[in-house]
Amino acid sequence: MNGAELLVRMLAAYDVRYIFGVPGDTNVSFYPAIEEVGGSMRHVLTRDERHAGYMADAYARVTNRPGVLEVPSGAGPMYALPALAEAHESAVPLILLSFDMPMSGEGRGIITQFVDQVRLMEPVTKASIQIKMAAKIPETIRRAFRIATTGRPGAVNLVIPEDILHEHVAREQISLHAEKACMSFPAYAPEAPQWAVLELQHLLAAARRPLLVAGGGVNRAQGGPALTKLAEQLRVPVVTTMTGQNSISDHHELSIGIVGDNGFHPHANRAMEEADLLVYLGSRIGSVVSMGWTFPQPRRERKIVQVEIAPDLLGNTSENALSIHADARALLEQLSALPAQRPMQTDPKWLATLNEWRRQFWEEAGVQLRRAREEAGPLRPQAIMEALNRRLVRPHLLFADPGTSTSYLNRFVRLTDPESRIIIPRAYGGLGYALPAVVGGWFARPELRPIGLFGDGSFGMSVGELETIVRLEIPAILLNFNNSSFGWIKALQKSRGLARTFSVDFSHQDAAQIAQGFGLRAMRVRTVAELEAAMDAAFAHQGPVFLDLVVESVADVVPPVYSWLRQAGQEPLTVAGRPLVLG
Ligand SMILES: Cc1ncc(C[n+]2csc(CCOP(=O)(O)OP(=O)(O)O)c2C)c(N)n1
Repeated sequence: MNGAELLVRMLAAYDVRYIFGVPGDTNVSFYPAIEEVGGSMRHVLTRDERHAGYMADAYARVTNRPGVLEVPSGAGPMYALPALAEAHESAVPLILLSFDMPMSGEGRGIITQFVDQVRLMEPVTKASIQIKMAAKIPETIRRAFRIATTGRPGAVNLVIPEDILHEHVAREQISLHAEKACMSFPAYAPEAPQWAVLELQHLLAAARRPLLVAGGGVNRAQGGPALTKLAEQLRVPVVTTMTGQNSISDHHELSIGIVGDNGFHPHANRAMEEADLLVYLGSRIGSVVSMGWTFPQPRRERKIVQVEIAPDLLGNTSENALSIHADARALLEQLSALPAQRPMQTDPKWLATLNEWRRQFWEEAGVQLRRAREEAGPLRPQAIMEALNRRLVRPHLLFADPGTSTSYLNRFVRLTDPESRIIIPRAYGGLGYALPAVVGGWFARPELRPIGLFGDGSFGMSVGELETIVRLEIPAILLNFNNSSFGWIKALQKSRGLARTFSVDFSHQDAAQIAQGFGLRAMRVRTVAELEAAMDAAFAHQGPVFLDLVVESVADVVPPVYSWLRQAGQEPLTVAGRPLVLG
């Protein structure tokens, strides 16, 4: 068996079904090996290594199995780096096969080996390893899957010099087994020590206004059902961060809303301010969630508990009454399994008040959304979210990029089907994720039609993958928020009081025509009437479809961003101009 076959057989042993990648000089012999010994394994040709990474990332987020991408030497890993970084910081297991020039050329000025592919990836991976002989492939693949799926999941880079693909290995020399536990994540999920579970139970029982704060770690741990069960058992309300959203159904009476800066729900943020016990689950309490660590405002009587799979994040940003090193789902299940010890001291008005605030918020949101639909003038993002909400009756995977789409999606979209998910890359918030991500999402769950939402700035960074979407006949619905600018930054410049804005405006592009050129069904939408017809057509169409939404710029209004509203002199924690007061 040669190294290429060995590699493919090992990936097949881990049930790797899709490998996203771009061909080059050094991965030539990898492709026939996929065909010869890969069984149903499929190579997905992408148009850019970064997008191969984003596709694999989206695949991993949806399936909870490591995403795999492969690139040729030199430029390949350099182009793939941003995707590895995003996955790594977002705790998504990704395995990069980075094929390199033969080792014999090392130090001789061989083309593309000027970059040390191992060192290149060290800052953005959990491990970056060169495989030095074919016989080491099986154990290194097992190591890569183990590292990627255990502890805080993350990315692994395997550098594979091309000569290794041709090296012969005797079958008796190696074992092709896979480590079953590491085929999905979290693997070997750590439980909390029993004393900590009991202590948390005690704190929850004693609190008057307890609140669970579900971060992305809950989704990563597939902890949504365990979260819902515990919340129901204790009747403790839940808020989520942007990456923790949908871990509990948007319509559940215990699901209050999204906290933080970008697209926040005022009543959810107010709940954080009023709580006397915050239990952060799988959240590193970063700058967006905490508004630069100023939110919620410190209060002497408020206790903080943090449950984290990465011990180095415990107590990093807050003084914790209790820090628990555990997988979020494991901890929730441990808590649920405890016999109830003492009656909960929760203020009977707490949940009722939060629900009343939530009701008021959505009533007011309904007014705003309808107004946006009825008003003449430029198409507003609210009208788009309203039109989307009405059509999200079947389950969908929604991928959104930074800018207009993320903030308005967070604020106004409510998912009705429990299978639906919103996925937003928040580690770096790199533009150009959503368009390739729909490809990974579709391979992960082809029965859920993917929807991508992005600005025209993002579109410019990912437009090439329209060809991939058409070639693979992916029935994605693509929504381009076209404001002819890097709108978010334009808005930021205005909010900072600059006399004029700098380097943020584009020339006007008819993106629908561009998409048509790639072979998509595409429509340009300027008014609410056009929006209705185009949305109907998009949802009815069986193939890939693109709506170029000529939208009001976020730079002309103050978008729903807590810190920006504050800066503009508005009180962010109000509904219809009324403050939210604890009853
Ligand atoms: C790769 C990358 N470069 C720069 C940024 C900084 N950035 C954040 S939002 C934004 C503007 C986004 O513009 P667009 O995609 O058109 O969406 P809009 O804000 O107009 O809705 C920029 C440049 C980024 N997030 N990612």
